[in-house]
Amino acid sequence: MFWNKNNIFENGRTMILAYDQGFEHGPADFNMSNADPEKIFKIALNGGYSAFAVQAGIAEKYYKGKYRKVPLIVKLNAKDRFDNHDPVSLQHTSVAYAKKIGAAGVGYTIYLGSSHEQRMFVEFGRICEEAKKLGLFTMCWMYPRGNKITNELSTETICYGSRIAMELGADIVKIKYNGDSAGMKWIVECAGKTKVVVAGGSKVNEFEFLKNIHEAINSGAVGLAVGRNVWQDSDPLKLSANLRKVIFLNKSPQELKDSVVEGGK
Ligand code: FBP
Repeated sequence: MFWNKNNIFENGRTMILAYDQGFEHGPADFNMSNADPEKIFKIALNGGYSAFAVQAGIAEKYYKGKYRKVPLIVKLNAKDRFDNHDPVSLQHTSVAYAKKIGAAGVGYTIYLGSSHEQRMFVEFGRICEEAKKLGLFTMCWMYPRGNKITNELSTETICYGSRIAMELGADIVKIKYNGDSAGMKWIVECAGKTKVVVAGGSKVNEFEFLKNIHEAINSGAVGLAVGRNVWQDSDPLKLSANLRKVIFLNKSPQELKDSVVEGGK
């Protein structure tokens, strides 16, 4: 089937479900259909996701039974939505503990260009070292943000971030795709052997979402780590099935047009 804890890539591609927004953004992202973590574990399992990324507290309580088929990524740091001016996000969970609760990989966010970036570089570098010793892969959420950043979506800045993630030891770097397809090729080139995945972003209509992902994939990204566009959708499993076709079969949203929602959200 889809899952293999030692390799979250199928033919070089990956489709990761992210559910750390309850901490990062707060319950404002949720409604009665998606505030319960178990409902999102069901989407990860039945939607054929390659891996599922959550905080340790969620994994401890819900990563049980059949859900353990889906490889787990435990996020080791987080910040809440109150400090966005010059953000810092520090490690609160160890790599060893992530492994103990079943993680195949660990995740960490770096805010490139924050005046606190050095602390995050140092923490993530040490995490990479420890993860390698313990046999876990590492994924870096690399988000330009803070005092020194004028444009969070500048291609050069995103590219600089991917390069830093690679040099610090990340196996995977997660970035925001800015719609610059030629720029994406440069970002992937500069990330070298570190694989590049893109974030989902806030909810847009399905067609626009899939079009964006299709473009990013065709410019060298190996997949995505998505949250809101999936679990805020009215039919997350249908959307996930279409997403699988875009990522793993290289289908364009135009080719899927009969099952893709074009209007509204
Ligand atoms: P989405 O697909 O919902 O955008 O999630 C991707 C993600 O990286 C989450 O893992 C994280 O919680 C969130 O975005 C952080 O986004 P931001 O800091 O830009 O608000």
